[in-house]
Amino acid sequence: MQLIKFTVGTNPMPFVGVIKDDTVIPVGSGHRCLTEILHARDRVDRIEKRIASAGDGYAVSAVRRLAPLDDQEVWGAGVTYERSKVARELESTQAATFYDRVYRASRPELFFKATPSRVVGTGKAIRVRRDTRWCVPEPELALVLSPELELIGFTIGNDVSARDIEGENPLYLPQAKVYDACCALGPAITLASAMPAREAIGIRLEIERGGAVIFGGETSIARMARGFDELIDWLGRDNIFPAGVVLLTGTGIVPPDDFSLAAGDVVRITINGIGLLENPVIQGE
Ligand code: DO4
Ligand code: MG
Repeated sequence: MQLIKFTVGTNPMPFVGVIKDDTVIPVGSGHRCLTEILHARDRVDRIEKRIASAGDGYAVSAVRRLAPLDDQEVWGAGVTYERSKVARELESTQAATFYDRVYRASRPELFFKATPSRVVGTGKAIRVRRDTRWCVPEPELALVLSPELELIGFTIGNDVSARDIEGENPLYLPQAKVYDACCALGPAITLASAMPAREAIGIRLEIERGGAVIFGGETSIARMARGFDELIDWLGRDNIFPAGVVLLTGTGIVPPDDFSLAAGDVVRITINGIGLLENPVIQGE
């Protein structure tokens, strides 16, 4: 089962809907509509009852998708794939050994990534900071967690990051990672029960510039060095998330070192079982 948050026509009210073939069946509305359904223990029964009493629904093409979150914070895990460890070692002149150590340590790298206002949904622009010359998309599987840290579902995340800023000094990490439109989430939440097995989840990244694909890469969750439960356990240590939380699980795809995102690019991330997250890129607007 897949849920989306959306608006329709000129009505600014957000709805939550279930996708059935090419139709979206609305199953709730309001600014906390997603949370209200996701956090119910009997969420699937509730959704099925609402589907049974709903009308015809909307064509998928007629709705505008929003990022699938309400008040949730977004956190990130870093250096969970060897490819990320190697990229970080290369970009960092003075702190390269930190990355090898964190890749092997019991305690993972976890960082605060975004408040909901800094997150965009599919179709909306992600941002390259004005003061970076080396910015990349980071395509990541995102875990959608309840306040009790139950793994409710999955979505796609883009942890847009300034590699020159994080590479200059690890203390600059929050500036490399957290700013307006620094994160994209979407296009839908796939409930955990409907997701393919971990070993079968593939991630694909494609970057388009001037109508041509200038970078394509792929990886598999099987290459992730840490388990979901392990990351969730560390995230929950002396931390409570009354609104639930979204956790990005790290990138395993890094474009070549001479590549930087530019205004006008389009970033496409596909994860099987979830769909396609597509965002144009802006800078300085
Ligand atoms: O400290 C670097 C963060 C790395 C990261 O975001 C990732 O591996 O996805
Ligand atoms: Mg990342």
